[in-house]
Amino acid sequence: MSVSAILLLLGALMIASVEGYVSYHQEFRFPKRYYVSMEYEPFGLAKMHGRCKTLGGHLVTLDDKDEFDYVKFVVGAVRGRGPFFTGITDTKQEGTWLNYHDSKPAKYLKWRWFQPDNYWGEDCVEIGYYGLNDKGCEKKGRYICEVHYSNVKD
Ligand SMILES: [Ca+2]
Ligand SMILES: [Ca+2]
Repeated sequence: MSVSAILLLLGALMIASVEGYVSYHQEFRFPKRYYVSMEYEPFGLAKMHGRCKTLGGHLVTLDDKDEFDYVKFVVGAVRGRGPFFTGITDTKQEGTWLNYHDSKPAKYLKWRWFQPDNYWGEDCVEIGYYGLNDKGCEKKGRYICEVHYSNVKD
């Protein structure tokens, strides 16, 4: 087993301490926890973000390839439940991808094949095992919040 595989296993430590979520963290790499919602609803961006705020964070954003890979790993770990909504959106201007919580440009985008296609006006972004896809914000789904370690409440 490679060192990175062992690190991934350590990162898979799951804490079901917040009702309705499973959480993952690997704090020696990222000073954050990632909370995956188990409820499957047509939430919309504002409601998902509001819920992440309640946890002390925001809808997940992707700072770099490292974070993208880790969140993708989380998607694989919560097998069969994803893909999951992120906090990346082009609601303000079509094709300009911003982080919803601070309106800054999304830092890292790795789309899956043939995406984004803005099919019927898709303005939210979900992350799945094969990368990112633009998806209608009004669609049913689950979402991932990221919470800085200093704000973790459990
Ligand atoms: Ca769009
Ligand atoms: Ca799409």
